[in-house]
Amino acid sequence: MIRGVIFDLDGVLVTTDELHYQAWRQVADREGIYFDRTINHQLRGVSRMESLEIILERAGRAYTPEEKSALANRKNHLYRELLRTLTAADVLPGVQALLAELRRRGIRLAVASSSKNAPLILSRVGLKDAFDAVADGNDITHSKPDPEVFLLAAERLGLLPEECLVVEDAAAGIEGGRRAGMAVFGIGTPETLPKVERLAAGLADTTAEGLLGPG
Ligand code: B16
Ligand code: MG
Repeated sequence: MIRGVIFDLDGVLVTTDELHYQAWRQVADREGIYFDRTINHQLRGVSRMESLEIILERAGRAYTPEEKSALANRKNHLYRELLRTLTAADVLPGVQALLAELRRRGIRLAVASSSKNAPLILSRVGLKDAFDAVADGNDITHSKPDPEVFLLAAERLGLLPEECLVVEDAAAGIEGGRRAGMAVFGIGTPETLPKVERLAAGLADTTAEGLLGPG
């Protein structure tokens, strides 16, 4: 029986993926590296340094560890500047109603995000106190698709993995949730999340019953 729902942050609760895109785009443009929204989609749920490695696959030369670290820092600086524009209006449609419905059913709620900026994002959009537990990029050594962040979120909820459902928009997160031994629910389409049976386009397109099943 599902007793806790563990939500991904970027792309499920808030619309930060466009801000990641804009920040990476500025970094890639300055380096003369091709980057577009399709490549950006591959960065969903993936850590900052792993995202940079994906972007550098199209670079015409090798980068030293120091250069990589400087590029990642520059991206994070640009991204954090963009995060200053976030408000409660950036919480995706359906989130508040669904969280309230799940709470009414006694379901425990958590966030599991690869982002080291998750605390800043949650506080900017007014969701800081909406969850019983948060596990994020600051707490883990292996990011999605590793199950670590989901297992930590479940532990912080005081629940077993099999009592948790993961809601994710990224293939890396779906894989991480499954490897954690949890049920998964995808936010996206059969094109963006192939092989995910239970899917909705957004949280506004489902209900607590849709997530948990009848009961
Ligand atoms: P940061 P999530 C992930 O968050 C993003 O989807 C991914 O694009 C980003 O690279 C990663 O966080 C790290 O973010 O640079 O802020 O530490 O989807 O797991 O909530
Ligand atoms: Mg995501």
